Amino acid sequence: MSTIFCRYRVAGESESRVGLVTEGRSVIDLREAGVRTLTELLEDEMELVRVTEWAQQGSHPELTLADVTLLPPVERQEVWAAGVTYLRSKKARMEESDHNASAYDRVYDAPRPELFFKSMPEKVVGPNDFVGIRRDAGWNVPEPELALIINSQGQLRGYTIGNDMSSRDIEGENTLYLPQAKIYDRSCALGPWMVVGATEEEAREWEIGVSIERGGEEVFCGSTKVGQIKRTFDELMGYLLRSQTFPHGVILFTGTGVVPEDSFTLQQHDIVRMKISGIGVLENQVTVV
Ligand code: DO4
Ligand code: MG
Repeated sequence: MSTIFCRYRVAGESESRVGLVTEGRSVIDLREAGVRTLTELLEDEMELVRVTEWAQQGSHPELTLADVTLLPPVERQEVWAAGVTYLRSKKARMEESDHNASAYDRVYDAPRPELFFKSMPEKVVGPNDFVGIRRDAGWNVPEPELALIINSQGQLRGYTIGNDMSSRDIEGENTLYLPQAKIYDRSCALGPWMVVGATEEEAREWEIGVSIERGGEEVFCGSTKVGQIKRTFDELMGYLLRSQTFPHGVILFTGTGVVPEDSFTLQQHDIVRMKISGIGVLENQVTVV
């Protein structure tokens, strides 16, 4: 059975809190159980069990989701991303890039996956915050991705939804421009919370999709199954953790399997809703940065 934990803030307070989200979608404040950070729960499995039992036993005051501002489920973890892990992504990259097409083709089949740095934790935006499109890019898309939450010992502890905002024209012009296409203000969103307790087998059954609304109308929607991913989570994590330690843990995006048709680009004020069936919905509005 999976359990949901969130980071949140209440009006008038600057400090963030950690909560357990109940089946009825209300939030139990975990400060009373002595929990201050999500990282404590990620690092110590016994603590996670203790806190879950504490929340289930006895009655605790509950806040509604309307009473809280959800924050991204990241504290001091770096955010990394895998790429070209779904056939749809390989096809889209090969189309957008005339001279680099073979690089995408090769990496899809190679033993070593594409892995790139995506964001420092303090730059990640959370649910209902703005995601950015670069002012010097003309072809921008959101990328809905399952994100793995990994502790400092390299253990997969939870899942969330990641939006790997990307500038396709910059990426397509030259592979060496990838960091500029991927890393800029508001290019990384995470949320709405962290789900723990699901196995990889269960996660691979989840549906992952995105819908984009413009002026009240849906202008794109698409979805796939997490199981369409070519590599196992262990494979992706294994390469990320080779010769590299993460003292605070790390979040790893697993790549996108949903890419809008080539004529589509995001615009300011678009609403992006990403949904993973086993997790929830991550919603953000687009702004130009
Ligand atoms: O190589 C470009 C990035 C690929 C990516 O972000 C993805 O497949 O999700
Ligand atoms: Mg991506």
